[in-house]
Amino acid sequence: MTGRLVIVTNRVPDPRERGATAGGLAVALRDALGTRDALWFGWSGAVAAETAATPVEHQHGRTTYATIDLGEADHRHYYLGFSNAALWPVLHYRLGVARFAREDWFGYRRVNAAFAAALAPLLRDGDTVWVHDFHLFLLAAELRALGCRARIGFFLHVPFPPRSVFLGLPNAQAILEAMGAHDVIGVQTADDAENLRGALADAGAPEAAAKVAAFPIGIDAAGFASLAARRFRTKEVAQLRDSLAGRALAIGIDRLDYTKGLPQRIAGFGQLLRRFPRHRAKVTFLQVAPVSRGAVAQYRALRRELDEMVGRINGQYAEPDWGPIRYITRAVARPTLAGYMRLARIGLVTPLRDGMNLVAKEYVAAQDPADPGVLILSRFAGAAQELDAALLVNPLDPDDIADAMDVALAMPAVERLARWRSMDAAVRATTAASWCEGFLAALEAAPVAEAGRYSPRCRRAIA
Ligand code: GDG
Repeated sequence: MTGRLVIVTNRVPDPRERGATAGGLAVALRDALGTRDALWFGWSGAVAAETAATPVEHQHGRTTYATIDLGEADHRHYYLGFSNAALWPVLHYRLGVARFAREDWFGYRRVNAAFAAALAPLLRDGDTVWVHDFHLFLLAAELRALGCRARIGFFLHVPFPPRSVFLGLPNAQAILEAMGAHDVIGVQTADDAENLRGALADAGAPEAAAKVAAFPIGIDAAGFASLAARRFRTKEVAQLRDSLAGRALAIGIDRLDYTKGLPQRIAGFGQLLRRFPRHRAKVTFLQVAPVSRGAVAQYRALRRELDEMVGRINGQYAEPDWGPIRYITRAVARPTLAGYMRLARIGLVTPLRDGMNLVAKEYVAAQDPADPGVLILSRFAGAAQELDAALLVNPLDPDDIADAMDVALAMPAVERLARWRSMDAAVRATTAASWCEGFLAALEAAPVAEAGRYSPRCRRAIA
């Protein structure tokens, strides 16, 4: 690539804030940015009276960060509304949780257009644009409408559901038509690719369907492994280990989100204690679930539900010297989490649906090769395609989770090692860097846009 890499995401992380940033996308891109000249454009995270027309820029290493504030109404309709209350649940197969309002769609349109208008003047000849995730489905079509000729790639971090589910989204047709403005459309798994191709073909956009391919995302496995090994020897991890008093640790780490299967997981742990009394006072479950999107009603309701479930199970099974569940709703620093993961005999990763799930890969990378723990993984996480040596469970079924925990707690060292070796090889085979390079190579190889090629259908989509 000769020109710059231009990354566009809804939210641009502040490069000066290290440590406790939660969120898979930010983590993967930071690992993947490497040493090329880059521009990273998106929302600053601040809400102002009006959406800013001109970005604020600052330089950090070889990356220029250009951000705009969102206006209050745009934040409400584009971000809280269409992105988080409509698209997020629909893409995770949860039509029943979705809330639709036409003002939200208008806000979504407005912000995608505002992003394009603020970004277009910053683009230079030879730049390659890489747009990320469901907040920005319309951005490329808007950029094309402004005359942008750059190669534009799109990557969807979350799942893409079967088209019959996606068509439950008002304005699904417009979104699918606008997808044709990209040169490459990346998704996490072969299933997502098949679903998206089907939806695009059905929407009368077969040329867009031909641009869809799966690029499973990875982590910096070697880096995370050495971080975990180093942090394992620190005071924080020693404190956690001492507090366990020889009991096994099961760990869960997720943004507090209704797609992550937290109530079912906690119920699963409750079933373990109920059905297998031999594990009582022998295992402690630590769930780290930093609050995210706390302004969205469904997220507040989930938090209340979890508070109550944890209280009930702890009340029922606690002993004076043992509490079954430790539950933290604050973010914990990433290096500390790496050390905790290495200490845990069980990694519980049971989302109801997940594009990939980086925690599953981090848990594997963090293990001690001489004494690895057991990963219990949802069949419905993209990561299950690669990590099939995990104990795969139906995340909707608490008893299945309990059975897997029982198996994990009794698993002989040779079996733990054999399963872990196979998973570790998979985690090291696809890294954040190789994912990034693979996507960009495909984008580079895509045919260059011809004049007017994108116009008719995309214009209609955003008209
Ligand atoms: C989206 C897709 C896809 C979590 N709690 C803390 C913390 N984390 C870190 C984890 C991990 C990241 O956040 C979460 O990544 P996931 O992949 O599990 O999930 P999403 O945030 O939903 O990410 C997902 C991903 O994008 C990438 O494409 O895999 O399917 O939904 O790195 O370790 N980090 C810190 N403190 C916490 O408390 N520091």
